[in-house]
Amino acid sequence: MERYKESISVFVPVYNERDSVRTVAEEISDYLKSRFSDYEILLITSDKSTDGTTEIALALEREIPHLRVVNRGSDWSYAGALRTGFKNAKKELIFFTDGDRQFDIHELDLLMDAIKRFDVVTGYKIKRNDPLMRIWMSWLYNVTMRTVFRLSIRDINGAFKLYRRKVVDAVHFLPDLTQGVVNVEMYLTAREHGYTIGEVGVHHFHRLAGSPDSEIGTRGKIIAFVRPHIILESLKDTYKLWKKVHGWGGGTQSTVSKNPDKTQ
Ligand SMILES: Nc1nc2c(ncn2[C@@H]2O[C@H](COP(=O)(O)OP(=O)(O)O)[C@@H](O)[C@H]2O)c(=O)[nH]1
Ligand SMILES: [Mg+2]
Repeated sequence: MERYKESISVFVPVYNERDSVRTVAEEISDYLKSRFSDYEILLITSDKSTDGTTEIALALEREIPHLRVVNRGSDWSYAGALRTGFKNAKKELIFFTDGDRQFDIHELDLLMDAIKRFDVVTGYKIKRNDPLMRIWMSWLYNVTMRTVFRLSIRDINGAFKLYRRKVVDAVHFLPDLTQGVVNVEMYLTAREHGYTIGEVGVHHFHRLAGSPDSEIGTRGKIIAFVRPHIILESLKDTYKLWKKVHGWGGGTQSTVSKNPDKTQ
């Protein structure tokens, strides 16, 4: 089994993931221990969690070596959680995934192989295991983003992404994006700096516990309604990013230290 020479930061945003957070943290820790000699695990929590997720994360911080919690206080946005992860990561390689067990950390080996040839390697879901309505919405989102930003990425918001530090350091994050559109900001920055992007197929599993923050009501095989607020926020984010890309007032706004995402 190959042991990797580079150091790695793995961060996971967790909001109301009481039944998954411990298993996710332990699986990531066991995997990293077996492959890396220099690594850190960051759990990005929010005071908005109502099911005890943050308390469990703090207990895990005492139990699991190299794991620390970065709490975002009352701020509550998926994009904010990702920015906090990127800004608090200290290692050469930076990887993030979700905290609901819909991905298998062992498939990071596939991305580690590809990172030898690219500066960014992102996993695309070979088969998305979510209700049909989410699959349609995601298809529409990907087609829209590819068209608006002339991107040729298969799974833009797929939460299984590995970056070299130089790519993350090059991003001047817009401070107020709230949704997955922040992933587009990362791809565009990488492209702008001539960094190379590779994609690798990974498996995606049904969510076993909890419910996605982005959905209302119970989900079925087909039915899953995305909150109108999330759709509106994604449209606003797209417009803000478009303005930034076209130098319309957006520009490079965020500066690292003044941003609430950098909590420590
Ligand atoms: N810290 C933090 N984590 C979040 C937030 N929203 C979602 N997450 C986490 O981000 C991951 C993806 O969210 P999920 O609802 O599963 O999205 P989906 O897979 O696209 O349906 C999960 O691990 C969530 O717990 C947030 O506002 N703050
Ligand atoms: Mg999920």
